[in-house]
Amino acid sequence: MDDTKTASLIEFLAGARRVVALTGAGISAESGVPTFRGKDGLWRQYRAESLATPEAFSRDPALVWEWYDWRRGLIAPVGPNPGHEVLAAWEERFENFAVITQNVDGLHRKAGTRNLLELHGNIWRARCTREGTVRELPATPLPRVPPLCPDCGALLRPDIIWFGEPLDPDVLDRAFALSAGCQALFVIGTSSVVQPAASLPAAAARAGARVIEVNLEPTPLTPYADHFIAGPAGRVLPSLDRQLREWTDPGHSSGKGRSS
Ligand code: BV8
Repeated sequence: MDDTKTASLIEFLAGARRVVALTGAGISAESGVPTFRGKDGLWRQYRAESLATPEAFSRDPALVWEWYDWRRGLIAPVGPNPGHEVLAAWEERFENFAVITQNVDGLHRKAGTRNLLELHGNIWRARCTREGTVRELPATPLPRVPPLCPDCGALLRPDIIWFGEPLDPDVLDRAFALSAGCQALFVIGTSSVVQPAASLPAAAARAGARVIEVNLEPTPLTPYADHFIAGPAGRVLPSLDRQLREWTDPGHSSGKGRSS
């Protein structure tokens, strides 16, 4: 993005009060978490879409749990990266700031983000297939695959939204309300193909918000974004944050009062 566009974006953000970030697997890539569609998205020969379905689970719950146990084993030792950390810090910078994530890895919460909507659930929680009770399931590797409900002995399933399953209507409503109510929506590290998450930027744009996309490469959203910033989120977000701080800190020579 050229300097003048960057400067106008920074000036705009400096005055913004309601800002939202929608994130995907790309923001966790620099923490070492495989993305879905990236070259490292495969497990054995299975594609995510073929394992993350209720059909796959009823066919072979042990296989699906092995896959989740593998992913949990990858996520457990890693931590948030500077991309997650800047978004956590932006809860202090902006009057209203929230993160809407498609990720189930829990790294936003680990970075300290409190205002968080997990659209697709969380890999560290499980749900009883008989009672529906949700519980934390921190142990990795899992002591038993598939894990059973300690209360009733029924099969546990990951507390995750699978393809073909509806999102939690309350979470989805709040995600659309946040998107339609913000002045700026960052769309970070997502291929913008999975619905209904991929429809949130359109809701924000319809309500007059600026849509700022951060990705290594263009996506189907790019032609509609007001700003496309090419680069790794773990570098782009700290750079934006630094420029914002330089703009808003009093006494910064070329800061406030710069005539547009
Ligand atoms: C539903 C949990 C209906 C699982 C997930 C309309 C049209 C077509 C299809 C549909 C439609 N409506 C619904 C569908 C079907 C489906 C869908 O959208 N399919 C897609 C494939 C077309 N949607 C559903 O099934 C949804 N449910 O519609 O229910 C219904 C309604 C009522 C009643 C009954 C049923 C449920 C969708 C949720 C599925 N669960 N995750 C798990 O994790 O195990 S989705 C999963 O895939 C992720 O959560 C995420 O959402 C998605 C992956 O996308 P990304 O996160 O973007 O990751 P990806 O790898 O694709 O891209 C990474 C990007 O990052 C890339 O662009 C890359 O360039 C970039 N990047 C990489 N490194 C970096 C980076 N960027 C910056 N910095 C870096 N360092």
